[in-house]
Amino acid sequence: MMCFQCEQTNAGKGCTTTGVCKKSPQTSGLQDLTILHALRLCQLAHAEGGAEPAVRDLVLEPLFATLTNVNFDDARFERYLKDLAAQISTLEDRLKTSGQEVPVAPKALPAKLPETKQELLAAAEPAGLLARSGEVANEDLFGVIEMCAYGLKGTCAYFYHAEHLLAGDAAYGEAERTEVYKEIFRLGNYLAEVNGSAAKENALGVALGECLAVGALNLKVMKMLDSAHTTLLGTPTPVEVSQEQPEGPAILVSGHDLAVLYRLLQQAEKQKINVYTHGEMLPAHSYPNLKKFENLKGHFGTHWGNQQKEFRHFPGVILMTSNCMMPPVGKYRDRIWTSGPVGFDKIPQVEDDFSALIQQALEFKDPVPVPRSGVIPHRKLQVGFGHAAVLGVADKVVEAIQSGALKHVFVIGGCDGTENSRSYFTDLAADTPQDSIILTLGCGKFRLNGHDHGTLAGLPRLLDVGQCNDAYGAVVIATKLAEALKCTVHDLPLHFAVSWFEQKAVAVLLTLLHLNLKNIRLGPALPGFITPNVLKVLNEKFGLKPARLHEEDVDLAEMLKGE
Ligand code: FS2
Ligand code: SF4
Repeated sequence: MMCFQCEQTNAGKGCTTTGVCKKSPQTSGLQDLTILHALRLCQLAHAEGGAEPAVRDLVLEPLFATLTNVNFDDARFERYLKDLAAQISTLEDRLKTSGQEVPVAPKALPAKLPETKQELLAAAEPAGLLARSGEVANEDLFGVIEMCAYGLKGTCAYFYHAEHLLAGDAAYGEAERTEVYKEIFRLGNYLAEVNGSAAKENALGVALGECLAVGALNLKVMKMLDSAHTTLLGTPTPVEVSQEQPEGPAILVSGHDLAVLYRLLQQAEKQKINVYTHGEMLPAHSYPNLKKFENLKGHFGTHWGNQQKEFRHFPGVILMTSNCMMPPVGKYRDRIWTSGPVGFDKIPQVEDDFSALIQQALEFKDPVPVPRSGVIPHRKLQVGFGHAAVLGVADKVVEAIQSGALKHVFVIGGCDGTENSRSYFTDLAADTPQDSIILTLGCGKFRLNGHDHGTLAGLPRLLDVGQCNDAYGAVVIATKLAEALKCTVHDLPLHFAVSWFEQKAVAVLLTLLHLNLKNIRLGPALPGFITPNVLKVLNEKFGLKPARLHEEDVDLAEMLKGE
């Protein structure tokens, strides 16, 4: 196997045996083959020019499932492959019958999907990174093509969330939805064609252009997700969330899927089950239509990377709704469930009917009380400073900028991970001057939100904008502030430090580059798929730079000078 799609990839270069995430070579192979089939389906859908419902979820969910720490279940990928192959054959037949040209399939795609797992794994080899990298002219180009694929996967994950909220036409209409699917299929077609084909003239420029197209698409998708969230769940408002000792019967919900949380709260309410949030679910408490459930209690634990330490102390049942799931260990293994694209071998899957999970929560008795001090923080966390809340006090913020009380706006956030080097983001935030505010988002906020950053212009200096997809909110805040100040976003004293981990973060980074936002610090480690030559290009064009670990003071001094 070979995989370098995430930040924790082995030695910064690639996982070649078992992944650092514990993905097995078999799962990795099945994921490679799944991605190739999903791209083939995009290619055919693009050739047809439509965006029919049968194809839509068959592209979104399997691609989402191949993100880091989402699905480790081989049986699920075998099922996705069967469904994808069947739909591919339907579309190929339809194109032939209608006299349209059937596009040439990527070289690595098997003519017929093999039956057995052994044969599938053999067929997966040409779809893997090692085989495909040999087909592309050079490693710079190969890395950029992979960046485009990872960004597209991240975008599909966000779009999966938007689509599964079922928020109706008030969130976004069919025309907008179709436009997004068509662009996903177009980009998938590009990736299917470019994989294994000889490099064309200006291939690197084209690949970088398609990366920015992914960024543009992701911006659109994050806006639609934002709209779906607020249509179904109301507009987030600031609220203080407590991390208290959970009381049973209880369910802990982790991941990003607020639709799953909403449906679970409805069903668990009748049984008086207490529901707690974990990780990226923290912003749930700021949505009126989630907050109204009396059984939505506090937040438990911190970010995904601590789950193996934290979940064992939760006195109840756990539900994973998206990334990031780590292999369940020890005493919580028999009380964790997955939903949607998430999966793990022998862990039960639940979709719209949560009765079995609720039953387990009702029956669960914490057999061994565990000392809780030192493992689970007990703090008050302020959330809910989405674009509506911040822009609700825009006059105060604008006044503070005009009077010189507010001189800088930092965006520090993104993903969290397990490496100590991520303290870069904590230290950077702690060192920011008092005449600045910090917008944070994503699970990276857990590096910052345990600290008191004080207040400015009547607002906390640290404003939690929401989940990683709420990077859209940060963009809206910046755009509206620029409008109020009669300047452009590029004229604002706006500084970005992005902590990345998985492919949704790649999508968000591409969005920031698409918006031509300059001088972003990226860390803690740079992606293994960005070669020194490509970094040079991105640095020249966008000022993108690696975070200087343990020298955040040097970065901060440069940022304050607008560099
Ligand atoms: Fe965090 Fe993991 Fe949010 Fe990423 S919970 S690193 O998938 O999407 O951010
Ligand atoms: Fe390695 Fe990340 Fe790939 Fe897992 S997802 S195998 S940790 S690069």
